[in-house]
Amino acid sequence: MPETRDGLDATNMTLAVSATGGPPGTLAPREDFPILTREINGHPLVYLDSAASSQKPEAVLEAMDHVYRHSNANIHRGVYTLSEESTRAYEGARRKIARFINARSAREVIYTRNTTEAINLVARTWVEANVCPGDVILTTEMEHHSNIVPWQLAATRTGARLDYVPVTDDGELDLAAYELLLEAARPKLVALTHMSNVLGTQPPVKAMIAQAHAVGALVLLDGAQSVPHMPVDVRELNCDFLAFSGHKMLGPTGIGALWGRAELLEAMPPFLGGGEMIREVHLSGSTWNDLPWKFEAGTSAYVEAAGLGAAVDYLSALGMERVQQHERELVTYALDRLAAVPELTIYGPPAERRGGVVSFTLGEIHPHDLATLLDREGIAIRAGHHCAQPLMERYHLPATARASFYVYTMAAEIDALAEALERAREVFAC
Ligand code: 7TS
Repeated sequence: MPETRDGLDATNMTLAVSATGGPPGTLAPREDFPILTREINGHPLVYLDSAASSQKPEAVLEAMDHVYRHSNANIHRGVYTLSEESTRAYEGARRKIARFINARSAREVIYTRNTTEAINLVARTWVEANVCPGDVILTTEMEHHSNIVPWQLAATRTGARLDYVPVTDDGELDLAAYELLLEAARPKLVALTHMSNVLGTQPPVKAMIAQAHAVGALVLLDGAQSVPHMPVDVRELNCDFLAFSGHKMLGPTGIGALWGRAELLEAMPPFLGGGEMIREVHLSGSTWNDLPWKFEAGTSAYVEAAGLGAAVDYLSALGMERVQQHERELVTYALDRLAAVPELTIYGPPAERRGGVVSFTLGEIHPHDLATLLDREGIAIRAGHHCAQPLMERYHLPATARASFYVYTMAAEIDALAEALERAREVFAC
């Protein structure tokens, strides 16, 4: 039986029934996700914070458990069976990730801890080799801090200038300003979000990448919110770097990836120094390993890599187009349903240009108070600046509340959110 909220019948929901056999309104079977059976404060958990981190299916937990129980040994080092099995799991997962984003080769996929580390890798190494004083790096006002701060640090180190593409009042990138900035500043690199974690905005990145290339700039895409939620094809997009995190795409924490064009990665100096990333070490100096290991110093998160490989398998079986469609339906439903809550303000673009993220405020209630009150009913939403302070400043908002969806989200959970928000209004009106 599908999980339902008190008084809510999952069979009566307005969303399409999953063709995978999951309960109505979800794409993935909820029973695949053990945590979703939890009760919080006496209520069934309604988890609406997948943009921060997703829940994990059994298949991912089992993949990691299997490595620890059956083949655990450090990778690449041993010529014995266990080490070879661990290495196979690690490198096999890399090939799955490469296929998932349509990379030309698994050599182009560098394991990192997360999106943040992937962006820092480029901001250190590519910048070090290519950016001179007076050069311009272009990012946007819509970015997560992890696509701003590494560039601020890089600009300080190199004497480069950091420019920002402004956002419009409607929560989209100002594309006219982007064009002017490209022409006037001729940036070396554009660092751009593929989807805003606050507004859900999905900028027209393919066209923006072509425009950047036309003035000689490379483009790094922050795929933290896109790779988990829509088909992402690096060859079709024609980007130069793509950063993403495992934990937001059904995988474990501690593992993410940087994809980069092989010729760019080849030419970049290493990031961290240590074991694994070297070919030879002498007291007089060292030489570097081949791609992708040149950028993977020290013992890697090989168990987590196996988990991420299983997450990629799981998402691929669902089909990323269907994942995207499911979230589009949910967000369309949510925008409609939440608009009916009095005094509720929703930020960001219409459903056709956003992913499964809805940021809102409710009257004068502080989003933290709202999130605390909702938790009493078992509903987990995010509140705060969502690591996007410049964006919040742009809209003069100290904080917003945010609900975000994924493959296991049901429309009934959006109903539950809306009803809890209506009750919250009454509590705070007293
Ligand atoms: N970029 C975007 C667009 C993000 O949403 C996040 C994390 C990151 C980068 C950083 O990812 P990490 O895995 O390296 O931490 N976003 C959020 C969020 O919205 N709430 O918590 C983390």
